[in-house]
Amino acid sequence: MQTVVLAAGKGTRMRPLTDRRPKPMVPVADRPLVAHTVDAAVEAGASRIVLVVGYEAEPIREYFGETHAGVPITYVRQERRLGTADAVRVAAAELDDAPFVVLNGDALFDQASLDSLFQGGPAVASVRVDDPTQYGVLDVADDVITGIVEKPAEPPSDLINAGAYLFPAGAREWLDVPESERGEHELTDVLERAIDRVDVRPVPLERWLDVGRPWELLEANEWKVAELVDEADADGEPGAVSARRGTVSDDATLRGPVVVEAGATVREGVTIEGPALVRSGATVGPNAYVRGTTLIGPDASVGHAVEIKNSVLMADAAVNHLSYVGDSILGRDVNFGAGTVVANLRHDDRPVELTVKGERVSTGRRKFGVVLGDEAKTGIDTNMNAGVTLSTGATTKPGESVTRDR
Ligand code: TTP
Repeated sequence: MQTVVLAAGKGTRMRPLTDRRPKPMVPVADRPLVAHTVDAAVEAGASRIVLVVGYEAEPIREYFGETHAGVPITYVRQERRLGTADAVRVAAAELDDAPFVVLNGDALFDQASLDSLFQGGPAVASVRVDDPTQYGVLDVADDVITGIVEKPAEPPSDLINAGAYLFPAGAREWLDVPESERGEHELTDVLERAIDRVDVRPVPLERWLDVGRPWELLEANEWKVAELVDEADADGEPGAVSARRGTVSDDATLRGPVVVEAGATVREGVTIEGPALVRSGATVGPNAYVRGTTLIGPDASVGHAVEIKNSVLMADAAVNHLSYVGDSILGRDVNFGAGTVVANLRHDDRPVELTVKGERVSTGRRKFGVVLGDEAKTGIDTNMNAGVTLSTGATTKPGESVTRDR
Protein backbone atom coordinates (compact mmCIF):
# COMPACT_ATOMS: atom_id res chain seq x y z
CA MET A 1 0.00 0.00 0.00
CA GLN A 2 1.45 3.36 -1.04
CA THR A 3 1.52 5.64 2.00
CA VAL A 4 1.75 9.39 2.33
CA VAL A 5 3.20 10.67 5.60
CA LEU A 6 2.56 14.34 6.38
CA ALA A 7 5.62 15.94 7.92
CA ALA A 8 5.54 19.53 6.68
CA GLY A 9 4.03 21.04 9.82
CA LYS A 10 5.69 23.83 11.72
CA GLY A 11 4.97 22.64 15.22
CA THR A 12 4.22 26.11 16.55
CA ARG A 13 2.40 24.66 19.56
CA MET A 14 5.54 22.77 20.52
CA ARG A 15 7.73 25.88 20.76
CA PRO A 16 10.45 26.43 21.86
CA LEU A 17 11.30 22.76 21.19
CA THR A 18 10.62 23.26 17.48
CA ASP A 19 12.61 26.50 17.11
CA ARG A 20 15.54 24.62 15.64
CA ARG A 21 14.10 21.30 14.55
CA PRO A 22 10.93 20.29 12.73
CA LYS A 23 8.36 18.70 15.02
CA PRO A 24 8.67 15.32 13.23
CA MET A 25 12.28 15.21 14.50
CA VAL A 26 11.61 15.68 18.22
CA PRO A 27 13.00 12.66 20.08
CA VAL A 28 10.63 9.93 21.20
CA ALA A 29 12.51 7.07 22.89
CA ASP A 30 15.26 5.94 20.49
CA ARG A 31 14.14 7.76 17.33
CA PRO A 32 12.45 10.89 16.04
CA LEU A 33 8.67 11.15 16.33
CA VAL A 34 8.01 10.68 12.59
CA ALA A 35 10.13 7.51 12.54
CA HIS A 36 7.57 5.84 14.80
CA THR A 37 4.87 6.66 12.25
CA VAL A 38 6.97 5.49 9.30
CA ASP A 39 8.03 2.30 11.10
CA ALA A 40 4.43 1.50 11.98
CA ALA A 41 3.44 2.07 8.34
CA VAL A 42 6.21 -0.23 7.11
CA GLU A 43 5.16 -2.89 9.62
CA ALA A 44 1.54 -2.52 8.48
CA GLY A 45 2.56 -3.17 4.88
CA ALA A 46 3.51 0.15 3.27
CA SER A 47 5.13 -0.62 -0.09
CA ARG A 48 6.37 2.93 -0.59
CA ILE A 49 6.43 6.05 1.55
CA VAL A 50 5.85 9.51 0.15
CA LEU A 51 7.07 11.93 2.82
CA VAL A 52 5.72 15.45 2.56
CA VAL A 53 8.30 17.81 4.02
CA GLY A 54 8.49 21.58 4.33
CA TYR A 55 9.76 23.45 7.41
CA GLU A 56 13.35 22.40 8.25
CA ALA A 57 13.18 19.44 5.86
CA GLU A 58 16.88 18.55 5.71
CA PRO A 59 17.18 16.65 9.01
CA ILE A 60 14.23 14.48 7.97
CA ARG A 61 15.87 13.58 4.65
CA GLU A 62 19.15 12.91 6.39
CA TYR A 63 17.56 10.62 8.92
CA PHE A 64 15.68 8.41 6.45
CA GLY A 65 17.74 8.56 3.26
CA GLU A 66 16.37 6.87 0.13
CA THR A 67 14.95 3.75 1.78
CA HIS A 68 13.81 2.83 5.25
CA ALA A 69 13.69 -0.82 6.35
CA GLY A 70 13.86 -1.75 2.67
CA VAL A 71 10.92 0.47 1.69
CA PRO A 72 11.62 3.27 -0.80
CA ILE A 73 11.05 6.83 0.36
CA THR A 74 10.14 9.66 -1.98
CA TYR A 75 10.27 13.24 -0.67
CA VAL A 76 7.96 15.93 -1.90
CA ARG A 77 8.21 19.51 -0.76
CA GLN A 78 5.16 21.50 0.25
CA GLU A 79 6.41 25.03 -0.32
CA ARG A 80 3.73 26.75 1.73
CA ARG A 81 1.92 25.29 4.69
CA LEU A 82 -1.53 25.58 3.13
CA GLY A 83 -3.17 22.65 4.89
CA THR A 84 -3.31 18.87 4.97
CA ALA A 85 -5.28 18.50 1.70
CA ASP A 86 -2.72 20.70 0.00
CA ALA A 87 0.06 18.51 1.42
CA VAL A 88 -1.56 15.37 -0.03
CA ARG A 89 -2.18 17.21 -3.32
CA VAL A 90 1.55 17.84 -3.57
CA ALA A 91 2.19 14.14 -2.87
CA ALA A 92 -0.43 12.97 -5.39
CA ALA A 93 1.92 13.48 -8.34
CA GLU A 94 3.99 10.61 -6.92
CA LEU A 95 1.05 8.27 -6.35
CA ASP A 96 0.03 5.38 -8.59
CA ASP A 97 -3.57 4.92 -9.67
CA ALA A 98 -4.38 2.79 -6.62
CA PRO A 99 -5.72 3.24 -3.09
CA PHE A 100 -3.40 5.07 -0.72
CA VAL A 101 -2.97 5.62 2.99
CA VAL A 102 -2.36 9.06 4.53
CA LEU A 103 -0.87 9.35 8.02
CA ASN A 104 -0.22 12.43 10.10
CA GLY A 105 3.49 12.30 10.82
CA ASP A 106 3.03 13.61 14.34
CA ALA A 107 0.71 10.95 15.73
CA LEU A 108 1.40 7.62 17.38
CA PHE A 109 -0.89 4.71 16.52
CA ASP A 110 -1.01 1.24 18.02
CA GLN A 111 0.30 -1.30 15.55
CA ALA A 112 -2.63 -3.73 15.48
CA SER A 113 -5.14 -0.98 14.66
CA LEU A 114 -2.92 0.44 11.95
CA ASP A 115 -2.57 -3.05 10.48
CA SER A 116 -6.33 -3.30 10.16
CA LEU A 117 -6.55 0.16 8.54
CA PHE A 118 -4.09 -0.99 5.86
CA GLN A 119 -5.96 -4.23 5.24
CA GLY A 120 -9.48 -2.93 4.61
CA GLY A 121 -11.26 -0.62 2.19
CA PRO A 122 -11.74 3.15 2.48
CA ALA A 123 -11.46 4.04 6.16
CA VAL A 124 -10.57 6.61 8.78
CA ALA A 125 -8.84 5.71 12.02
CA SER A 126 -10.90 6.93 14.92
CA VAL A 127 -10.68 7.08 18.65
CA ARG A 128 -13.19 7.75 21.43
CA VAL A 129 -12.45 10.77 23.61
CA ASP A 130 -14.18 12.31 26.61
CA ASP A 131 -14.35 15.78 25.09
CA PRO A 132 -14.62 15.67 21.28
CA THR A 133 -15.33 19.41 20.89
CA GLN A 134 -11.74 20.25 19.92
CA TYR A 135 -11.47 17.62 17.16
CA GLY A 136 -13.02 16.51 13.88
CA VAL A 137 -15.96 14.42 15.04
CA LEU A 138 -17.33 11.51 13.01
CA ASP A 139 -21.01 10.82 12.51
CA VAL A 140 -21.41 7.08 12.07
CA ALA A 141 -24.42 4.92 11.13
CA ASP A 142 -24.24 1.14 10.61
CA ASP A 143 -20.44 1.25 10.78
CA VAL A 144 -20.23 3.71 7.90
CA ILE A 145 -19.15 7.34 8.33
CA THR A 146 -21.96 9.68 7.27
CA GLY A 147 -20.34 12.99 8.13
CA ILE A 148 -17.48 14.78 9.81
CA VAL A 149 -17.75 18.05 11.67
CA GLU A 150 -14.83 20.16 12.90
CA LYS A 151 -14.78 21.25 16.54
CA PRO A 152 -18.56 21.07 17.05
CA ALA A 153 -20.18 22.61 20.13
CA GLU A 154 -22.60 19.66 20.07
CA PRO A 155 -20.67 16.63 18.85
CA PRO A 156 -22.70 13.95 17.04
CA SER A 157 -20.57 11.23 18.69
CA ASP A 158 -17.47 10.76 20.82
CA LEU A 159 -15.56 9.27 17.87
CA ILE A 160 -12.91 11.58 16.47
CA ASN A 161 -10.74 11.61 13.36
CA ALA A 162 -7.30 10.36 14.41
CA GLY A 163 -5.37 11.46 11.31
CA ALA A 164 -4.94 8.13 9.48
CA TYR A 165 -6.91 7.45 6.32
CA LEU A 166 -7.20 4.87 3.58
CA PHE A 167 -8.46 6.62 0.46
CA PRO A 168 -9.68 4.94 -2.73
CA ALA A 169 -7.64 5.57 -5.90
CA GLY A 170 -10.19 8.12 -7.13
CA ALA A 171 -9.52 10.41 -4.16
CA ARG A 172 -6.54 11.84 -6.02
CA GLU A 173 -9.13 13.76 -8.05
CA TRP A 174 -10.87 15.17 -4.95
CA LEU A 175 -7.92 16.90 -3.33
CA ASP A 176 -8.51 20.38 -4.68
CA VAL A 177 -10.82 21.54 -1.87
CA PRO A 178 -11.54 25.21 -1.14
CA GLU A 179 -10.09 27.01 1.88
CA SER A 180 -11.81 26.22 5.15
CA GLU A 181 -12.84 28.75 7.80
CA ARG A 182 -9.37 28.27 9.32
CA GLY A 183 -7.87 29.43 6.02
CA GLU A 184 -6.44 26.00 5.17
CA HIS A 185 -7.15 23.33 2.57
CA GLU A 186 -8.11 20.49 4.86
CA LEU A 187 -8.17 16.75 4.44
CA THR A 188 -11.46 16.55 6.30
CA ASP A 189 -13.08 18.28 3.30
CA VAL A 190 -11.59 15.60 1.04
CA LEU A 191 -13.03 13.05 3.42
CA GLU A 192 -16.47 14.70 3.02
CA ARG A 193 -16.17 14.13 -0.71
CA ALA A 194 -15.13 10.53 -0.12
CA ILE A 195 -18.07 9.73 2.13
CA ASP A 196 -20.47 11.21 -0.45
CA ARG A 197 -19.15 8.75 -3.03
CA VAL A 198 -18.06 5.54 -1.28
CA ASP A 199 -18.58 3.73 2.01
CA VAL A 200 -15.90 4.87 4.44
CA ARG A 201 -15.75 2.97 7.70
CA PRO A 202 -14.22 3.99 11.01
CA VAL A 203 -11.31 1.85 12.20
CA PRO A 204 -11.17 2.07 15.98
CA LEU A 205 -7.73 2.60 17.47
CA GLU A 206 -6.72 0.86 20.67
CA ARG A 207 -4.22 3.56 21.48
CA TRP A 208 -3.42 6.90 19.91
CA LEU A 209 -1.57 10.06 20.72
CA ASP A 210 -1.55 13.30 18.77
CA VAL A 211 1.77 14.92 19.61
CA GLY A 212 1.23 18.64 19.30
CA ARG A 213 2.15 20.24 22.61
CA PRO A 214 5.13 19.74 24.93
CA TRP A 215 3.36 17.60 27.50
CA GLU A 216 2.20 15.32 24.68
CA LEU A 217 5.88 14.83 23.86
CA LEU A 218 6.31 13.70 27.45
CA GLU A 219 3.35 11.32 26.99
CA ALA A 220 4.82 10.03 23.71
CA ASN A 221 8.01 9.19 25.56
CA GLU A 222 6.09 7.57 28.39
CA TRP A 223 4.49 5.28 25.78
CA LYS A 224 7.48 4.52 23.58
CA VAL A 225 10.25 4.30 26.20
CA ALA A 226 8.13 1.80 28.14
CA GLU A 227 7.39 -0.17 24.95
CA LEU A 228 11.03 -0.22 23.89
CA VAL A 229 12.43 -1.33 27.19
CA ASP A 230 9.66 -3.95 27.50
CA GLU A 231 10.72 -5.40 24.16
CA ALA A 232 14.33 -5.45 25.31
CA ASP A 233 13.17 -7.11 28.54
CA ALA A 234 11.47 -9.88 26.58
CA ASP A 235 14.86 -10.69 25.03
CA GLY A 236 16.68 -10.83 28.36
CA GLU A 237 16.20 -12.66 31.61
CA PRO A 238 12.72 -12.21 33.07
CA GLY A 239 12.65 -9.51 35.71
CA ALA A 240 16.29 -8.67 35.16
CA VAL A 241 17.67 -5.42 33.92
CA SER A 242 16.76 -5.63 30.28
CA ALA A 243 19.80 -4.52 28.41
CA ARG A 244 23.19 -3.39 29.63
CA ARG A 245 24.94 -2.83 26.40
CA GLY A 246 26.83 0.12 27.84
CA THR A 247 29.13 0.27 30.86
CA VAL A 248 27.28 -0.16 34.13
CA SER A 249 29.15 -0.01 37.46
CA ASP A 250 28.76 -3.06 39.72
CA ASP A 251 27.87 -0.53 42.35
CA ALA A 252 24.83 0.81 40.44
CA THR A 253 21.28 -0.44 40.97
CA LEU A 254 19.08 -0.83 37.92
CA ARG A 255 15.53 -1.92 38.67
CA GLY A 256 12.75 -2.78 36.26
CA PRO A 257 13.12 -2.38 32.53
CA VAL A 258 16.12 -0.18 31.81
CA VAL A 259 18.07 0.01 28.58
CA VAL A 260 21.59 1.37 28.71
CA GLU A 261 22.73 1.65 25.12
CA ALA A 262 26.22 0.74 23.94
CA GLY A 263 28.53 3.67 24.58
CA ALA A 264 26.54 4.91 27.61
CA THR A 265 27.96 4.86 31.15
CA VAL A 266 26.19 4.37 34.47
CA ARG A 267 28.56 5.08 37.36
CA GLU A 268 28.76 3.92 40.96
CA GLY A 269 26.03 4.74 43.42
CA VAL A 270 23.36 5.34 40.73
CA THR A 271 19.84 3.99 41.06
CA ILE A 272 17.68 3.82 37.96
CA GLU A 273 14.10 2.64 38.29
CA GLY A 274 12.73 1.85 34.84
CA PRO A 275 11.22 2.21 32.43
CA ALA A 276 14.26 4.21 31.38
CA LEU A 277 16.42 4.55 28.32
CA VAL A 278 19.99 5.83 28.56
CA ARG A 279 21.20 6.59 25.07
CA SER A 280 24.62 6.13 23.61
CA GLY A 281 27.29 8.52 24.89
CA ALA A 282 25.25 9.55 27.95
CA THR A 283 26.70 9.38 31.47
CA VAL A 284 24.71 8.97 34.65
CA GLY A 285 26.26 9.44 38.09
CA PRO A 286 28.00 8.94 40.33
CA ASN A 287 25.21 8.88 42.94
CA ALA A 288 22.24 9.94 40.82
CA TYR A 289 18.62 8.78 41.06
CA VAL A 290 16.58 8.35 37.87
CA ARG A 291 12.95 7.25 38.07
CA GLY A 292 9.57 7.51 36.36
CA THR A 293 9.70 7.01 32.63
CA THR A 294 12.82 8.82 31.61
CA LEU A 295 14.81 9.32 28.43
CA ILE A 296 18.43 10.39 28.86
CA GLY A 297 19.38 11.47 25.34
CA PRO A 298 22.60 10.87 23.39
CA ASP A 299 25.67 12.38 25.10
CA ALA A 300 23.55 13.89 27.89
CA SER A 301 24.98 13.90 31.40
CA VAL A 302 23.39 13.49 34.79
CA GLY A 303 25.80 13.97 37.65
CA HIS A 304 26.29 13.63 41.37
CA ALA A 305 23.30 14.04 43.68
CA VAL A 306 20.86 14.70 40.85
CA GLU A 307 17.32 13.31 40.75
CA ILE A 308 15.53 13.00 37.43
CA LYS A 309 11.91 11.93 37.44
CA ASN A 310 9.74 11.18 34.40
CA SER A 311 11.54 13.52 32.06
CA VAL A 312 13.11 13.87 28.65
CA LEU A 313 16.69 15.11 28.34
CA MET A 314 17.56 15.72 24.72
CA ALA A 315 21.04 15.24 23.27
CA ASP A 316 23.93 16.89 25.15
CA ALA A 317 21.73 18.21 27.98
CA ALA A 318 23.69 18.44 31.23
CA VAL A 319 22.36 18.28 34.78
CA ASN A 320 25.57 17.72 36.61
CA HIS A 321 25.24 18.64 40.26
CA LEU A 322 22.72 18.72 43.12
CA SER A 323 19.60 19.27 41.01
CA TYR A 324 16.02 18.02 40.70
CA VAL A 325 14.21 17.65 37.37
CA GLY A 326 10.63 16.35 37.49
CA ASP A 327 8.14 15.81 34.62
CA SER A 328 10.12 18.15 32.40
CA ILE A 329 11.59 18.43 28.92
CA LEU A 330 15.11 19.77 28.50
CA GLY A 331 16.16 20.62 24.96
CA ARG A 332 19.49 19.93 23.32
CA ASP A 333 22.54 21.39 25.11
CA VAL A 334 20.55 22.68 28.06
CA ASN A 335 22.75 23.20 31.09
CA PHE A 336 21.52 23.17 34.68
CA GLY A 337 23.68 25.07 37.15
CA ALA A 338 24.32 23.33 40.47
CA GLY A 339 21.32 23.31 42.76
CA THR A 340 18.70 24.03 40.09
CA VAL A 341 15.35 22.76 41.30
CA VAL A 342 12.16 22.31 39.30
CA ALA A 343 8.69 22.41 40.87
CA ASN A 344 6.23 20.00 39.31
CA LEU A 345 3.14 20.26 41.51
CA ARG A 346 0.85 23.15 42.40
CA HIS A 347 -0.14 23.81 45.99
CA ASP A 348 -3.81 23.81 44.98
CA ASP A 349 -3.29 20.40 43.32
CA ARG A 350 -4.84 21.63 40.05
CA PRO A 351 -3.43 20.61 36.67
CA VAL A 352 -0.30 22.53 35.76
CA GLU A 353 -0.73 25.08 32.95
CA LEU A 354 1.74 25.85 30.17
CA THR A 355 1.91 28.61 27.58
CA VAL A 356 0.96 27.40 24.09
CA LYS A 357 0.95 30.05 21.35
CA GLY A 358 0.74 32.82 23.92
CA GLU A 359 -2.10 31.35 25.96
CA ARG A 360 -2.03 29.49 29.25
CA VAL A 361 -3.45 26.03 28.65
CA SER A 362 -4.06 23.19 31.08
CA THR A 363 -1.71 20.27 30.55
CA GLY A 364 -4.29 18.05 32.22
CA ARG A 365 -1.41 16.80 34.36
CA ARG A 366 -1.23 17.17 38.13
CA LYS A 367 2.51 16.79 37.81
CA PHE A 368 4.31 18.81 35.19
CA GLY A 369 7.57 20.67 35.49
CA VAL A 370 9.26 22.91 32.94
CA VAL A 371 10.15 23.08 29.26
CA LEU A 372 13.57 24.42 28.28
CA GLY A 373 14.46 25.24 24.70
CA ASP A 374 17.81 24.20 23.26
CA GLU A 375 20.87 25.78 24.89
CA ALA A 376 18.96 27.33 27.79
CA LYS A 377 21.18 27.65 30.85
CA THR A 378 20.30 28.12 34.49
CA GLY A 379 22.52 29.85 37.06
CA ILE A 380 23.33 27.99 40.27
CA ASP A 381 20.50 27.70 42.78
CA THR A 382 17.79 28.57 40.27
CA ASN A 383 14.25 27.53 41.20
CA MET A 384 11.70 27.13 38.45
CA ASN A 385 7.99 27.04 39.01
CA ALA A 386 5.76 24.33 37.55
CA GLY A 387 4.66 25.26 34.02
CA VAL A 388 7.52 27.63 33.19
CA THR A 389 9.05 27.67 29.71
CA LEU A 390 12.53 29.01 28.98
CA SER A 391 13.03 29.89 25.33
CA THR A 392 15.95 28.76 23.19
CA GLY A 393 19.20 30.09 24.59
CA ALA A 394 17.54 31.78 27.63
CA THR A 395 19.53 32.10 30.85
CA THR A 396 18.77 32.61 34.53
CA LYS A 397 20.91 34.33 37.13
CA PRO A 398 22.33 32.56 40.19
CA GLY A 399 19.73 32.23 42.92
CA GLU A 400 16.81 33.26 40.73
CA SER A 401 13.26 32.13 41.30
CA VAL A 402 11.66 31.82 37.88
CA THR A 403 7.89 32.07 37.99
CA ARG A 404 7.21 33.35 34.48
CA ASP A 405 8.23 32.27 31.01
CA ARG A 406 11.22 33.94 29.45
P1 TTP B 1 -1.00 20.22 12.56
O1 TTP B 1 -0.73 19.54 13.86
O2 TTP B 1 -2.33 20.82 12.34
O3 TTP B 1 0.12 21.34 12.31
P2 TTP B 1 1.61 21.42 12.78
O4 TTP B 1 2.25 20.07 12.83
O5 TTP B 1 2.29 22.44 11.94
O6 TTP B 1 1.56 21.95 14.29
P3 TTP B 1 1.14 23.40 14.84
O7 TTP B 1 -0.34 23.51 14.67
O8 TTP B 1 1.57 23.30 16.26
O9 TTP B 1 1.94 24.45 14.11
O10 TTP B 1 -0.73 19.23 11.34
C1 TTP B 1 -1.18 17.91 11.30
C2 TTP B 1 -0.24 17.09 10.45
O11 TTP B 1 -0.25 17.55 9.10
C3 TTP B 1 1.18 17.20 10.89
O12 TTP B 1 1.75 15.92 10.71
C4 TTP B 1 1.80 18.20 9.97
C5 TTP B 1 1.02 18.00 8.69
N1 TTP B 1 0.82 19.19 7.86
C6 TTP B 1 1.44 19.27 6.62
O13 TTP B 1 2.20 18.37 6.23
N2 TTP B 1 1.19 20.38 5.84
C7 TTP B 1 0.36 21.38 6.23
O14 TTP B 1 0.17 22.34 5.47
C8 TTP B 1 -0.26 21.28 7.53
C9 TTP B 1 -1.19 22.37 8.00
C10 TTP B 1 -0.01 20.19 8.29
